[in-house]
Amino acid sequence: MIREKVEDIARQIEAFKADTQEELEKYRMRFISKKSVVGELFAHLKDVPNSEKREVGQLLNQLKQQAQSKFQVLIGDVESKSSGADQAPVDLTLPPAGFELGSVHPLTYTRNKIIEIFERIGFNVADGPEIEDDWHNFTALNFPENHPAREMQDTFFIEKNPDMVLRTHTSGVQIRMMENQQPPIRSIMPGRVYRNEAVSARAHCVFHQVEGLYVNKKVSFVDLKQTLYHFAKEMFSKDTKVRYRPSYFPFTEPSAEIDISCQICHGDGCQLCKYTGWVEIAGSGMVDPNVLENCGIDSTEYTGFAFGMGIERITQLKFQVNDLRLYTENDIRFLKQFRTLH
Ligand code: 2NM
Repeated sequence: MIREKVEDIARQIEAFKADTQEELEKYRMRFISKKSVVGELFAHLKDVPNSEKREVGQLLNQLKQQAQSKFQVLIGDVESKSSGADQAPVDLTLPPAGFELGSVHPLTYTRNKIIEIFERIGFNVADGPEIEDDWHNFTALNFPENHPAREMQDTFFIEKNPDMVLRTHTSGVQIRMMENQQPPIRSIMPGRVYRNEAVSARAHCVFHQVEGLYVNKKVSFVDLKQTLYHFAKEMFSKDTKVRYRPSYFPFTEPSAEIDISCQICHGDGCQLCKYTGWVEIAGSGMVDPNVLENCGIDSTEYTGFAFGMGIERITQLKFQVNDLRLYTENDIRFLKQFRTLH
């Protein structure tokens, strides 16, 4: 009797089909669980005469094995059904979906463009550490001991060693260069810089600068003017106008701010240029003799000019980016607009 039952259940297991989780559960209840028909047969094993127990036991174990392995097959069936196997078969003749290429970040584009322009007129590219000591970030640059830029609210200090700061400009690279080699020096230094500011549309605690330095015999303000005039025309357009406004920096004397004609309204007046027709692109000046001497360069023999500009600012003027935060948020809708740059 029990043998016939085993055979009958074996046939049922064999024939069982499952397409859904519910059917799978039905199978489990019927053939796997303690209260299943298989489990019940095991309970009846004690009624089988001793002489047959061994053989029937083996039979039941086989049945249990069969139920288990069929269960694994059914699980596989249900999984492949729910993962789209019931949808239209794949058309293998279709061309594959293309891989989308990434694009150059607008700041990278601008930095490369700036480097390209200056390299063509004889500048080389240098870099240095983002964590600077006080000497290279401030003191060698002629910052007085109590200058406001040295304050906590403007500069990030390294907690364990207040002599070290996150560089607030890339000038430290120029100082190191002047310390380590005699003129002529003609270099630009692109890099990331830090200021202790709250992040907003117009300010960020991390941004990028390119600074430039030319030190040689008889370098004059005319060299400065012509170099940055050339840069403005190359970076923006041939009809861009350039003007120099007197300014002040601790490390240059005289100093000048460099403006170009507004790229949006071309001088007519708009929001970006605050109705002046001019927008600032850089600071510059003749390197203060104190700075040259601090670096071991004879200021009676050599003179130099230097300048600094924000890469975010140049990019904003070129592409009308009106919020600094866009550069670091990596919003694909922003980045995709620069797809054609390379
Ligand atoms: C600027 C503006 C003007 C500058 C000066 C020097 C150095 F090291 F030669 F003294 N490096 N960079 C400089 C001059 C930077 O950024 C707005």
